Parts: sequence; structure tokens; C-alpha cells
Amino acid sequence: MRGRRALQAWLAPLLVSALATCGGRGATVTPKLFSYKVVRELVHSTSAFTEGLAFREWDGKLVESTGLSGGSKLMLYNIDKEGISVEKEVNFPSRHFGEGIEFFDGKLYSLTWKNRRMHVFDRHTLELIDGFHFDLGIYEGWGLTVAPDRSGLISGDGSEMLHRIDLNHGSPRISAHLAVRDCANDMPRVRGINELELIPRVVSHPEQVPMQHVNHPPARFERLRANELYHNETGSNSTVANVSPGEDPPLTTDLIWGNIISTMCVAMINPDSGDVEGWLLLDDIYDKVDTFNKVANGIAYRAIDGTLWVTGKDWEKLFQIELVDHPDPSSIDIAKACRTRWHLGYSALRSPGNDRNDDRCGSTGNAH
Ligand SMILES: [Ca+2]
Repeated sequence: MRGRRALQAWLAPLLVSALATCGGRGATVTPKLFSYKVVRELVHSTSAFTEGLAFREWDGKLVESTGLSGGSKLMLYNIDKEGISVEKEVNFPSRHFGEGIEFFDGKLYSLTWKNRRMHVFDRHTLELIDGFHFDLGIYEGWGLTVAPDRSGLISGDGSEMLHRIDLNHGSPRISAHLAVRDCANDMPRVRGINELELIPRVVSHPEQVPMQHVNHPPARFERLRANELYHNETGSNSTVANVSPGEDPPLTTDLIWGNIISTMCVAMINPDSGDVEGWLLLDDIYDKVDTFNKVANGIAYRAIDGTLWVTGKDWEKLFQIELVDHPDPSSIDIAKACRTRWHLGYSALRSPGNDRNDDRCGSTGNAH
């Protein structure tokens, strides 16, 4: 079932322009609306132009990538009960503009914006060890996260498209595209997808995960997956209870979170269908930081303790947050709040303002 749905939604690169407007990917999904509460506030540099945020799964240390030509860097932070401290700072090569980052296959991958270059760093030392040209049909490099099946990476380019990057079969290549939509809210194209983070479904939809899995902390599941991915960095599987490493837990349907540029919205995207299953509305978080850049470009899930973290460009704070149900979902017009006015990436190739005229939601959607 899952395989067939995935096949319908992910499109081969050459077919995307022809097929991306086809509707009929199943019943309309009504996204759940979430708000948040701040659990903890840590210091964040007001000169850190955040473009990517990811935790190392085996030790819980935080890596941030920052942008701007000539000023891009990787920062490694230690977070403990006392607070946050910078452990290492690494400048980007050349004048490359840093974007999304993600750990994969024992390395740290790091996108660049328009330089068409993927850098590969040592996951321990953050030394540059490899890289490749990224002229893979992607307009720009924006967010980066790992594919739910851990077979490769997924990137965004500021449009409504997510791109699957195959790193396992010869030269790196884009193997498929996925268009993101929210038909229940009249958004056949959810554009402006920015920083990405794969987050276990149990964080936002615990009711959809069987009880025997909910009974375990999310971190345990992620630790299991980390062990698989990193060949058991801790040297022991003993912390993983009642789930054998070969098992395929239901959390393979993790959701990809992506903030929408120039809005307060974070989309929770089903990586099989492209449907937005939930919206996190950060609304007044921008009032808590004194910055011009209201861009929540740092979203990261800390697997070792199951915590969520958010920061943004030049924000003076890094927030640990928890999801809460939105207190008044009927008061929110999602299309108004979460539709960006920007046309970027693949979107830039299309005529502005034609969201409502195509048939991406087909007869199953509410678009009209
Ligand atoms: Ca991230």
C-alpha cells in the first residue's frame, strides 16, 4: 500500500513538468493545526544567519549552518543543563553560501544556495572531506533532510517541490520529485518550503502510532534508527527495548517538517503523498526575538531525548518547544497565513498567481 502511494506521488525528474498537475492522489487530507509552548530558551548568536540545523544522533550535539557569501560557516554546539556553548566553528570553503545540512551514511552533507555544490564534512571533526557538483536539475539548494527510509537525502529549492537525492548508485543524482499540497485549505501548491527536518510521526500524531510503540519514548525509536544508520555508534543496542534492529517500525512514516518562507507556518508533510498533514503556527514566536529576519530557518529534532528546537536568522534565542493543539483552529485561515507571496525554484518557472487554476487537487480537493 505504502509503496503504491509513494510511486504515485514521487515523480521521475523528466516526468515532473508533465505530471505534476495531475490530481487524484487519494482522499483530501485535513491538516491538524498546532501551536506551541516554549520549554527552554538558550542563547543564539544575532550574527548567525541560520540556514540549517541538525542534531548529531549519537551524542545530541547541535550543528548549525549559516549563510551569506563569505560569511557562511558550520557551528558545533554542546547543549547541557547549564546552557549552550560553542565547541567548534568551521568556515565554508570559498565564498559559498551555506544552506541545509543533514547527517547521512556517516557524514555531514551540506547544501549551498546557488553555488551548485554539496559539501561533505567529517561528522566528528567537521573537516571538509569531499563534495560534488550539484547541477542536478535543482534550481537552488535550500533545505536538506534524510529520506524516511534512510536511502538518501531530500532537498528543497524554495518551491513546492521536494527532491530525492540518490547517493547510492554511482554519481549523485536526483531520482524523484514530490509536490507538496494542502487541498483542504485550497493550496494545490504549498510553495516556499525552506528548512527541512524529518521528525517521527509520534511527535505530532501519537494517535496514529500503535500503542506498543507510543509506550516507548520517541528517542528510543530514533536511537534504533541511529544505530542502524551509524552502525551502532554507542557500541550497544541495549538501550533499545523490545524492537529488534531488523524490524520496520511504523515510524517509517515520519513526517517532513518545512517552514514556509515569509510566513509563521511550518508544514508537516507526508513524504509518501506530499499532503500536508499538520501545520505548526509559530505566530508570536517572532515577538520573542528582536530581529528583522522573521525566518524560522532552524528546525531540529534531538533524538536522544525526543526534544524539538527552533531558531532563525539572527535570532538571539534558540527555543526548545513542545507542540500543543491550536486553541482555536477555526479562527485561522491557513491559505492566508501560510501561502507565501514568493515564487522561487520551480515555482519561478511558472506564472505567478495561478495556484487556483490548476488541477493538482482534482475532484478530491476543495479547490475551486
Ligand atoms: Ca533541520
